[in-house]
Amino acid sequence: MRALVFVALCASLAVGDPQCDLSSALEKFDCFPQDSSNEEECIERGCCWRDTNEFNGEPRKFPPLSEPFCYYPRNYQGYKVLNQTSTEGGLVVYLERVFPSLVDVDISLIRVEVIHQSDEILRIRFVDPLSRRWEPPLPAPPPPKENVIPKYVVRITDDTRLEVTRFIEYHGGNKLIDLDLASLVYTDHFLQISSRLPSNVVYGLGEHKGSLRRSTNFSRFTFYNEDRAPEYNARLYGTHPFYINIEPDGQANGMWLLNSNAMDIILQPTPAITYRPVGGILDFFLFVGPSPANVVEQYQQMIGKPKMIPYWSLGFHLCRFGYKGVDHTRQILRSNLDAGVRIDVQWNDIDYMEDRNDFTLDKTHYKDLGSFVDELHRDGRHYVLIIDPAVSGSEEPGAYPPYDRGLDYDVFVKDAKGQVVRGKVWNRKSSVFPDFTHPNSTAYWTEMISNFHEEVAIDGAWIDMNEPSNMIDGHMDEGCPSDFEIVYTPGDEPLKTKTLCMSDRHYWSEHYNVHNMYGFTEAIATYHALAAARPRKRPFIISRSSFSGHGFYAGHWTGDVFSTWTDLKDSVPGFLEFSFYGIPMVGVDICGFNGNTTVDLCARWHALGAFYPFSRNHNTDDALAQDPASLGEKVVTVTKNAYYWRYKLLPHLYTLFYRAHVDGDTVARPLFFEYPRDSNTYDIDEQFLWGDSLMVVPALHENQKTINAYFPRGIWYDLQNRTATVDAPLQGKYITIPAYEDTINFFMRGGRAVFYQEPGDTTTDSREKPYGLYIFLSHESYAMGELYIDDGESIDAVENRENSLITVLANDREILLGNESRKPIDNQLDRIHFYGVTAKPTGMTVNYQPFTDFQYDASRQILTIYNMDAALTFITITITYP
Ligand SMILES: *[C@@H]1O[C@H](CO)[C@@H](O)[C@H](O)[C@H]1NC(C)=O
Ligand SMILES: *[C@@H]1O[C@H](CO)[C@@H](O)[C@H](O)[C@H]1NC(C)=O
Ligand SMILES: *[C@@H]1O[C@H](CO)[C@@H](O)[C@H](O)[C@H]1NC(C)=O
Ligand SMILES: *[C@@H]1O[C@H](CO)[C@@H](O)[C@H](O)[C@H]1NC(C)=O
Ligand SMILES: *[C@@H]1O[C@H](CO)[C@@H](O)[C@H](O)[C@H]1NC(C)=O
Ligand SMILES: CC(=O)N[C@H]1CO[C@H](CO)[C@@H](O)[C@@H]1O
Repeated sequence: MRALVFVALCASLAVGDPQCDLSSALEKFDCFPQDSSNEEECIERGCCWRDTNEFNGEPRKFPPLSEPFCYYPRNYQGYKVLNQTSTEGGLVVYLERVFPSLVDVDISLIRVEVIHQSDEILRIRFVDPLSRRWEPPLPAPPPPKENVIPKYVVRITDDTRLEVTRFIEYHGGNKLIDLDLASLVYTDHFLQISSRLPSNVVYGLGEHKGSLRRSTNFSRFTFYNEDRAPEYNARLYGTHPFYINIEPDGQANGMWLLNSNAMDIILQPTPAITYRPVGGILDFFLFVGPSPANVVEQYQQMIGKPKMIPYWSLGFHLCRFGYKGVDHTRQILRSNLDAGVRIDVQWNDIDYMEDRNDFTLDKTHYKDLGSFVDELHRDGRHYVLIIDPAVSGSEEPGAYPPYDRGLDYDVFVKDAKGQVVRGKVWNRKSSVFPDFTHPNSTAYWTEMISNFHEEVAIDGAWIDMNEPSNMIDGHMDEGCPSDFEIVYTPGDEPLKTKTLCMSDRHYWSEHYNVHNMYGFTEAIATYHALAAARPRKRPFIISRSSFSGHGFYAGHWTGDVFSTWTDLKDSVPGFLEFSFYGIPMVGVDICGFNGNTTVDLCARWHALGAFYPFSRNHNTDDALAQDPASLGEKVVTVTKNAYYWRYKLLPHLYTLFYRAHVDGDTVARPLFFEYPRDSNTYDIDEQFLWGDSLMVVPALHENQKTINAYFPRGIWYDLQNRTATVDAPLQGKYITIPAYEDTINFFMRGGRAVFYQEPGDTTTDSREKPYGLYIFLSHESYAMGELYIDDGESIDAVENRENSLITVLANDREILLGNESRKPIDNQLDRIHFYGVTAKPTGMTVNYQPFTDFQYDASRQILTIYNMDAALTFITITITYP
């Protein structure tokens, strides 16, 4: 297939050739992505070789995280456009290979399908018209809309680029992408394509540890799910090849690559992005925003919006690896409750299992787990435990149904010869891996979880080790067959590392193609299994591994982070990036998982952790106990203070989850989401927001006494100290605030109204209390907000409209509550705290009746209305001033 005839034509390209003389090093795109590039082979590829004197002629080693050595010349033409045809819903372009890539055997004809998915979404697929290639069946984007009026313009330029710009009439014509078709590489096991970006302000491309804003300094992001403690520039548990880009004028766009193969993505300072998947097809979705929130919502139109979570899952969760039995678990729970720490959910790690086998109970120490869970339920608490995907493959026949039934259902992953694959996870001798792409896997998993649920009435599942993780590379005894062709290794570490073999067979395809979807497909099976075991109740699932579309079924925690100050700081971007991927239920192990925490670190971490959407303290078995009571008074005090506010504001947090479910909104979000035209917000990842109304400003550094906090434009109220703290009427500003030892700083945004309930011991108790309302007036003397209410656990409360939505609109003279109550609300509205009222009222009516039970605090400018005892439907309050 190699068209050697062309090699001779271009073999003369080298340094000094004007086609190689690019205006800037930033214009160089890598023509030799594999290991050991060298001048001779580079020139054979028709590319330019950088002067090697500085490297003594040594072959360059992978990874190429710098200016490329071998780069495409200006006039490079690997593929040319054969023809292009406009269609009803877009454009079809045929590309023909005219000069070989020499990376591997090129696919000579490529069809590019440009599909107008909707007014704001453009899909671009690069397929082999002659042979069907692997494409992940899930997530399954909906079919294109009809009668699309695109807000973007697509064209193929004379220099063989596919360029997409904003439609000029509406959005100023910014160029969004610029895919270089001439330098496209398309072979069976390696694809590469580059596009320029409008700016170097890029977010997403997770799961990766590091700053929220991604470096474009020849940074490499590897997408290959792997069980490893989070490190910089390394593979991690999840795959989300989706970015958000902020253009120079503050508009936002984003792009998602639907591809499940391992891949590297390179960001370079051009600014530009290069994709390198090792299989499948290139299937891009471009989202035109124009706000960051719009981009994320448009992405979720393609992958699905998250299902509702149960209300109790917003409480505090306590867990650790290493509880010695039911009694020990109960004793730690009790000591924290006695210390005044609010806990809603108790968890257990693999300690509960007999021989670390799923769906069994340790006969000595955990035999009473079922009655412990019943006890938790009686107290209004809930219980979750860990389930690993791999089950033991070495028990006596008839002794261990998870293995026997798996064989009956024929659901285990097989090798290329059709034998069940045996690896080694936590089980004593060997482990076998359910194939969650198999049509029987849901029935199998449902049987396992339902049977176990009869013994222990779990309320949710924690699914771990699902990258899938294996403690050996490949199979027991023989490793992996060596004949599987690998052209390029993303992340430069063998793909079989601590997982299965690339040639192993799943129902959908070989492991090579579906590896990144293992946790995602397990989450889907677990969702159906829990829905069957707990009829009509919402499944609650927290998973370590994830893939695009995961948030539809499950949440995530960020895995085995370290108990260090660095990991405390990195926890903010670490959980925040999952908001971009439609996974709002996310948290980080509070106080860190690996290593011993300290009192100071754990105190700061608990203060912050009170504001993680998913809030759980968990750690490893070889470190000291780190639940608040075990660490003593300082940690207990901070925890009590910070969680007082979390619990109090849960009606608001729950409302944000409702908005995520119906609208694809984010729950926790970075500042730039609300202020995309304020470039000061672009690099801020030590502060974040809940929705659009609450800003969290944690202390994240050792011995920190003050925080240099950024306050975007507006008024910000300090709810804890009940003062109007910051007034930034025209533009945002930095202000130094104290880093209190006993709590965390958070601020409420002027212009918003937020409902609360006084916290009880558990969310179950809190939900019985009356509601209160905080109103925070803006400079324009205005505020708005809403409250979503349902029973907190019915699987279809939203779809069946078994719910209520209360809206509030206020100015300094009038407060109006409405409206969409579909169900009677038992709890009354009791109190309103009205911030930013600048004059003392003389009188008030509630629902047109005079009302006198109010007080005005002139120094704080707060009006408090007491004992309203009002039904939460329509309420009209008028306020009069002298
Ligand atoms: C474009 O070229 C391809 C490949 O040769 C061919 O199959 C297709 O019919 C052509 N389309 C048009 C409109 O000529
Ligand atoms: C980019 O990386 C190079 C090499 O590591 C380094 O010398 C340079 O300072 C970096 N530039 C930026 C802007 O970080
Ligand atoms: C599914 O399981 C049944 C037994 O329950 C088995 O007969 C059937 O072959 C399995 N289906 C597949 C596709 O393996
Ligand atoms: C934690 O501290 C204990 C007691 O000092 C020590 O035995 C243990 O090795 C430490 N664990 C780690 C992971 O450092
Ligand atoms: C109540 O509903 C009406 C009709 O739908 C609407 O016009 C009004 O704005 C709503 N009031 C509030 C406070 O939301
Ligand atoms: C000025 C003031 O009232 N500061 C208080 C704000 O709240 C924190 C936490 O409760 C206190 O420690 C400060 O003294």
